[in-house]
Amino acid sequence: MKKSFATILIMLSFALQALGEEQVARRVEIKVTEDGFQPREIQLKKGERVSLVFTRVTDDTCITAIDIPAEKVSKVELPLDKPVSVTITPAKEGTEEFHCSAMGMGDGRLIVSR
Ligand SMILES: [Cu+2]
Repeated sequence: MKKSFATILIMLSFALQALGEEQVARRVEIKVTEDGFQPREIQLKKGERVSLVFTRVTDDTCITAIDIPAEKVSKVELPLDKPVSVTITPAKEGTEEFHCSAMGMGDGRLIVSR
């Protein structure tokens, strides 16, 4: 009985920790317009948790779903005018691309530095 109570406490502390990390994620807004991603380039820090919030504001684009291959994010649907959040923690310095799922278009770049 005592043991299971301790287990619950440990699980609870992990849950709270996860919640705390969720809250500290930096938020970056990215719009999908007729001209593609705006902004197209985003500066990130290695190891920094960040929520990329994509909002597609036009039907005049092929970017209705996105991929970020380096983060194993694929086919995230972007319904019109609905913000969609993708939370990542870049592990390596360098450039990570993001683009439309259908054709690899849009030429978005996450520039990850130290
Ligand atoms: Cu496309």
